[in-house]
Amino acid sequence: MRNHPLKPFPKDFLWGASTSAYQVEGAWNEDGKGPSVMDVAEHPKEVTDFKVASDHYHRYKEDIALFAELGLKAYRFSISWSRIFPEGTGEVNQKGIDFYNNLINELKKHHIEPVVTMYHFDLPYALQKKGGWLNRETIDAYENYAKTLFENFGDRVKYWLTINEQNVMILFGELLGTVDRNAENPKKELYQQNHHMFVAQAKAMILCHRMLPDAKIGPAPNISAVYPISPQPEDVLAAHTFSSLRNWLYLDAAVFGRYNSTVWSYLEKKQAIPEIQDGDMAILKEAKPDFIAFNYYSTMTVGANLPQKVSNNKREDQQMAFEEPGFFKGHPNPNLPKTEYGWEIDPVGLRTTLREIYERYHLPLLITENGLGAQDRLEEGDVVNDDYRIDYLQKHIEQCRLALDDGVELIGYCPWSAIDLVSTHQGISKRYGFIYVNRDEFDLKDLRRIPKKSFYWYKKVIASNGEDLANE
Ligand code: BGP
Repeated sequence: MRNHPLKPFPKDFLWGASTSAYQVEGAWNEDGKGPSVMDVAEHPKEVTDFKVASDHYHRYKEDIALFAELGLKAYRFSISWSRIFPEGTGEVNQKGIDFYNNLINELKKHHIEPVVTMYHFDLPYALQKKGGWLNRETIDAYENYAKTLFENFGDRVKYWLTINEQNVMILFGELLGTVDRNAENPKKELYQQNHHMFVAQAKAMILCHRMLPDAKIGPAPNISAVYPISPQPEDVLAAHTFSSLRNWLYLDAAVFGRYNSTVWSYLEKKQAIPEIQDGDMAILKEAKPDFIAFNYYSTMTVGANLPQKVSNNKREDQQMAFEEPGFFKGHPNPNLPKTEYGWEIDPVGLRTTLREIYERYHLPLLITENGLGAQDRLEEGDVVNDDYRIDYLQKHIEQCRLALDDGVELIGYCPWSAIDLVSTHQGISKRYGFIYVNRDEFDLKDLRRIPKKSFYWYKKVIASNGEDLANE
């Protein structure tokens, strides 16, 4: 039995919500925007592409008015690199700067704190054609892009996120198309890309602190606790290896400026040690994040794996399904329910994850994604009864509060997503938003905005600073 009242959410807690540029904006080739890798990526024919998305580019004022009605204290969105630099570098596209200036001003007008992701999967295609992250020049392009963002928006943006889910881009590079499957050793290429991203991120953090002494900047990987499938020591060891590879590699590099030793030894075995140039590690060491942002959807359960043929796991089978002969293999967790898309639901795992990150790095934490994808149904009278989403978020917020009570310094919670948007792989029918966007995969209808039941529920949660989580 608890013998003390739970600590409350801090007064200035950042109750927020998230989106990303290519998934919400549309206007993929308007006002001088160059294509990004997401615009040219191949789509399964049953789902829509990102060309119109939620048409936020043209409707941002209406959307922000709704975010204000919802009571958001923070809005986490990303800037499209190729809207600012159509070629990735070189000439700035003033209309791109204007769009984000307007967006940020509109947020400020409504007292919503902008939390800006500088790069969320959508590398300018012009850079990809020159080798993407495999090419060291992309580091300079990113640093130059960061400088442009700080110069133009730094007077109003206090929270910056360097790279969204770098770990997912590396772990699933073959699925996300960032690496050539036919390369001689795709792993070596991926970890070379990864190293370049580490250097780029570190340079951006250093620059941010030089240019904007009052701003805060941090990484934004996808982090989750990893459970062993059994107490068998080999399974526990496999879970540890997997967690180093999935989680700690990224945060050790960002916070301590060093490579995780377990991962380094794994890379040696895989002949995938990246080329590190003189000075790179000094840059990593000099860079210090002010906080850690992370996305959390579920945990992973892992066991030992004997050398055998790898099955081709798809991300949608199990959000982080993964296997590596001789190292580890992902398993379903029989204790957890699943969403209709097969993603396991583990609110308690969020508390464990929060504790693990905080104990390891002692930095303030910001949850930048957490949510449930479902095929919502628009009912008569413009009603969306998404009680399943309310249930998911309610349970996760409860665990945030318990983590705060455990002593974790959690500064905000930004569920995915503020408004319906196009899922990275599964189209617009897989909805996450508090606001319904009236369109289907291929029929744009009127794109009208309709607050869902979860909208009114979250509004009450925010207004009560997390005290009232009831769904009535
Ligand atoms: C995260 C990404 C988001 C978003 C989310 C939901 O990995 O950062 O961009 O896509 O997952 O995933 P999905 O769209 O595949 O359902």
